[in-house]
Amino acid sequence: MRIQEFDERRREVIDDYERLVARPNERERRTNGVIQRWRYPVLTAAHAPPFWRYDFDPRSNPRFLERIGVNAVFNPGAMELDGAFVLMARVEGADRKSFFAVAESDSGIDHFRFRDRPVVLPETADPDVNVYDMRLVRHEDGHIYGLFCTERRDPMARRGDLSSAVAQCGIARTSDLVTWERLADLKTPSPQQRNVVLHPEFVDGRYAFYTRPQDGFIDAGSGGGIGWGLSESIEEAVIDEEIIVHDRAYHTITEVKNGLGPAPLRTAEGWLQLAHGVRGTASGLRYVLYAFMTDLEEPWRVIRQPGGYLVAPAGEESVGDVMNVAFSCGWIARGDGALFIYYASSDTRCHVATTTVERLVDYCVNTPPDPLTSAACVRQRIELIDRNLKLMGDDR
Ligand code: M1P
Repeated sequence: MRIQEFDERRREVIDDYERLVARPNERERRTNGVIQRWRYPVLTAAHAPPFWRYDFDPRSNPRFLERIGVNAVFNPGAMELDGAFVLMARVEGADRKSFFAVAESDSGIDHFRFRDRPVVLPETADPDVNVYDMRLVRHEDGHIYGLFCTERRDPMARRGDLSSAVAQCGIARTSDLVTWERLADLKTPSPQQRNVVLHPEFVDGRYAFYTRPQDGFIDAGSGGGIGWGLSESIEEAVIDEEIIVHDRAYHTITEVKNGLGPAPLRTAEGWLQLAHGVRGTASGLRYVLYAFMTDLEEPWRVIRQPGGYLVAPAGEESVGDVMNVAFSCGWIARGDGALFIYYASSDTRCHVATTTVERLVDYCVNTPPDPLTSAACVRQRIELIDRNLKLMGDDR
C-alpha cells in the first residue's frame, strides 16, 4: 500500500513540475508600448526541482512527503551565457534562509529550468547568515562577478532583540557560474549596504560601484539614495568616499529609499539604468521600478530622469510575502537590441518584461521628469493634451 502511495505521489509531483516548466508563456494583450508584460511568472517556488524538496527513497520516505520546502524564488540576477538566458535566482527555503541557484532557458520568457544543484558559495572568515539578491556582471577585467547582500546578526543588538542585522555587500567571481572565488566584503563608510552593483567598466583605472548607504537595516535614516564610489582593488574592495548619484525626494516614488537594480547598459546616448524606488503608504511600503540614464564618461552623473515608474506591481503581483513590491536585479540585452527585464513581485516569484534598448532609451529621453507638485503636473499634462487636440483636429 505504502509503495503504491509513494509511486502515485512521486509521479504526480514530477508530472506537475514538468507541466509547469513546459508551459509556454503568453504575451499580455495590452501594453503601453514601453514594455511587454508576460502572463506567467518565469520562476516560482514550484520551479524548484522535486529532487530538491523530496526524499526519493521509498524506504525512508514511503509516503513521498516533502522534506525540505521552498518558500519563494525571487530577485534574480541575469546574464547571457553561451547563448542561453541565465537567471541567478534567490531561492528562499521554508526555513527563511536564501541561497542562489542558476536557472536557464533558450527563449528568456519561458521554460526556465534550474541546474541540478544550487550554487555553493564560499564564505569569508565571518560566515554569512543569509545571502540574497545577486547582481551578475561581466566586467571588462574578464571575470564574471556576483555582488550580493550578506546579512549577519547585529553584534550590538540588545539582549532579546533577535531582528537587528547588518547588511553588507559580498563579492564573488567565477567564469562558469559553477565554481566561485569569494573575495572580501566591500568596505564603505556606511554602516549598512544593500543593492550594491559593480559598474561593468573601469573608471579612471579603478573598480566602480553603485552603492546604497543606509543608517539602519530597514530605515534609510540620514542615508539612502543610490551612491557611487571607486576602489583600487576588487580582491579587497574599499570605498573611501561615497557620493550620491540619485537621491531620494519628497513626494516621489523614491521618497523612502531607492537602490540600483542590474548593472547598467552602455548605449550611444548614455548608461541605461534600472532601479527600484520605495514610498510609504497606509498599507506599508510600495516598491516600483524606474529607469534613468547617466553620462557615458561620468556614469555617476544623471542626464535623463523620466518621471514616475516604469514597472509597478500589477494584479496578483501585488500579493505575496512582502506585499506591493516590484524589484529587479537583472536584465539581458541581446545582440539584436531586444531587452529582457527580469523582476520579482512581492518577494515571491520572478517575471519577465520585454522591450528593446532603443525603446527604453526613447522612454528615458522623451518622458518628462517629475515636476514635483500637483500644479506643475497639471501644466505638464495640459501641454500634452493641447498639442494632441491640435493634431487630432476634427478626427476625434
Ligand atoms: O522586501 C522588499 C525588498 O527589501 C529589500 O530591499 P531594500 O533594501 O531596497 O529595502 C531587500 O531585502 C530586497 O531583497 C527585498 O525584495
